[in-house]
Amino acid sequence: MKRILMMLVLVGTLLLTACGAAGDEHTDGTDIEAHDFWARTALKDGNSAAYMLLHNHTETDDELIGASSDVAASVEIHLSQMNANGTMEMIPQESIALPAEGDLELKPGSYHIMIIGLKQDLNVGDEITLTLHFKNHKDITLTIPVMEAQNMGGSGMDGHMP
Ligand SMILES: [Cu+2]
Repeated sequence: MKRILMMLVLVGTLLLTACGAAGDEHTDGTDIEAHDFWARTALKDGNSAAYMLLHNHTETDDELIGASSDVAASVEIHLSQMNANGTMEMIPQESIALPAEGDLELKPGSYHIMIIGLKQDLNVGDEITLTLHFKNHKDITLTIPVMEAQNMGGSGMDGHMP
C-alpha cells in the first residue's frame, strides 16, 4: 500500500513537472472542465497549437466542434498522424467526440487545436484567449499560457510538430 502511494506521489510530481505552468479551469464538477492547457511558442504569421485535457462530467455525449481566437486568422481542429511515408501529417477534423463521463486529450502528435496565421508573436509567458465550441455544451473561454514545446523525442517529432 505504501509503495502504491509512493508511486502515485511520484507520478503526480512527474505530471506537474511535465505540465509546468499549464492552465487550469474548474467548474462545479458537473460540467465540462479543461485542464493543463497550453499553447506552443510561435512567430507572427506562423502557426501555433493548443493542447489540453477535457473532462466531460455531464451525462450527455458531446463533441468539440471548433474553437476561435482573436490572435489568429483561423483556428482548426487537427489530428497528427503518421502517414504511409513515415512522416507526420495533420488532418483537419470536423469534430472530436467527448463522451459522457469521458475525457479527451489534446496533445502533441495527436489531436490538437491549430492556431493558424498568428497576428503576433507568441512568446513564453504570453497568454492567449481561446474559446472552445461544443455540440451541446455552451462555449468555454480559456486564457491559455504560452509555453515552450517540450522535446518529445522519437522520430518524426521534430520542428514539424504538432
Ligand atoms: Cu495542426
